[in-house]
Amino acid sequence: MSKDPILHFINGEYTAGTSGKVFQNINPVDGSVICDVYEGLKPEVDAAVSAAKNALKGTWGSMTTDERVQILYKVADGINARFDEFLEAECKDTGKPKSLARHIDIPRGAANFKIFADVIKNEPTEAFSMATPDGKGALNYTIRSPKGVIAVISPWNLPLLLMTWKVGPALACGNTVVVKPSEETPLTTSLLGEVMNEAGVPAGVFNVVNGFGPESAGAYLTEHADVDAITFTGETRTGTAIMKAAAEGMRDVSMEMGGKNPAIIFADCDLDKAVEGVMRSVFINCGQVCLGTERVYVQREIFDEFVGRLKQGAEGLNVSHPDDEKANMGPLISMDHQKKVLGYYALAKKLGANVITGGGVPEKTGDYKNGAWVEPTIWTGLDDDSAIMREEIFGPCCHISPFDTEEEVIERANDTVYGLACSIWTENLSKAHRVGGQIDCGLTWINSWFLRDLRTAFGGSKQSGIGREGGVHSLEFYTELRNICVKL
Ligand code: NAD
Ligand code: 6OD
Repeated sequence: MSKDPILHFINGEYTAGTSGKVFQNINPVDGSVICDVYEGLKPEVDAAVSAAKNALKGTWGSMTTDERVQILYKVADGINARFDEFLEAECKDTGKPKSLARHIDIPRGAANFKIFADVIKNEPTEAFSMATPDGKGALNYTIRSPKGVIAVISPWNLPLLLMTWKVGPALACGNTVVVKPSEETPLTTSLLGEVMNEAGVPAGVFNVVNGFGPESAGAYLTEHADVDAITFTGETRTGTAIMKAAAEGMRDVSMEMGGKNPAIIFADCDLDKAVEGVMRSVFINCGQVCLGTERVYVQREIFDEFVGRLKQGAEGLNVSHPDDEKANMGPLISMDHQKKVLGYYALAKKLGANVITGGGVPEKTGDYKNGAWVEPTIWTGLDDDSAIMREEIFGPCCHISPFDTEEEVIERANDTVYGLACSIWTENLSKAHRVGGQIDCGLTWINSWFLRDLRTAFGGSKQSGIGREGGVHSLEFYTELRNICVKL
């Protein structure tokens, strides 16, 4: 991969902008510098928003839905045609195993354009024939129009997947976008600009400004008066700041934020499947998945056996670099995040947790010593009100607690400010439905985890988010409904 600096992508062209500021993009595997990245400030954001506004009224806005759909199919094909480049870039930025990104991140990056192109082709509308006092009636119907210029603020954990999850539906609905990717992971978003041009997406429809949040591209973008709506994925604290910015001018927001997700394991589960599912939900992507499990509740009869099985699984994980096809886990995203996660590892010990496995940094040699590695970690023995059980850690770790009754575990699972996801493991389907319906979160998996049909509603309750995206639910956010009533 070239060491050229990463540029912004504005009005169909790559540009360094005028800020003259750069920051370093660091490889978390060994701490080496991947490349410099130009930081965007107000002038770059102004230029990107202005390009998006022009394209909204001009080129993109004057196309038919079918013309846009055909172009979005080409974007999906374009990502697939350059699959290995996207794979290389994503794994360099994040340190995640190629075996993982090959099956999840990159295919979903392409699918997000295809799926929402299909959804918009079948866009739901409504029309009612009304009675009127004169007997002649009226026809009352709704049409959808694009919301306008959409700001897309995305995180680093699944960079291409989560950015395209917003850009796909936004463009399908006829909007134009300005993306601010995470400062930790600018590579695949930058590459997508080339694909957009190759696919024939008109200049100004897709724009990218790199930079940070406060006093940088993120804040300038979300505060910009010509941004009509903001779609955000990231931490709850950041989402709170963005909502304050969105209040000015009454801009709509879609918020996908943090979680502290429970897994509930009943004694009548299929233990092999439960252990395999919980292993994945705790450790995949080095635990950096918003839907991941950090609180595990296991019915007392099988508690010791479950803890033993999960320990065995965690100790069998191959924590290795992205090119190792046998890697199960890579490093964390950055040294800062490593510091945060190791802080929780130290806190758990201080609070008196039993460290079942892990709790430190794995032994690495050579340059890898400088990477953001942490051990897969399991604790037991802490109270539900400890910080380990309350705060999102976003690392490869979980705490396992025993429970006795259904009522008790429902109450404990719901005792959190978050409400993103949960998984329930039982062979008793009545119980699964009964408990599933009582967990206060947006996504409940029964005997599975992260199994998704992209047409269904995705999002969280409480401090995990506002709104739902996915399938037609995305259309609700990315379009404005207009009610037209014609007196006959
Ligand atoms: P983050 O909130 O630190 O950053 C997300 C993005 O917001 C980045 O692009 C960042 O530069 C930008 N940003 C930061 N401050 C800003 C500001 N004041 N104004 C505008 N932009 C600003 O999140 P992260 O650390 O990149 O990602 C991890 C978090 O994301 C975790 O909490 C995780 O649970 C959450 N997440 C949620 C979902 C979901 O679907 N609910 C999905 C993935 C990640
Ligand atoms: O699968 C998705 O569409 C999605 N938004 C996943 C989010 C994962 C969080 O880290």
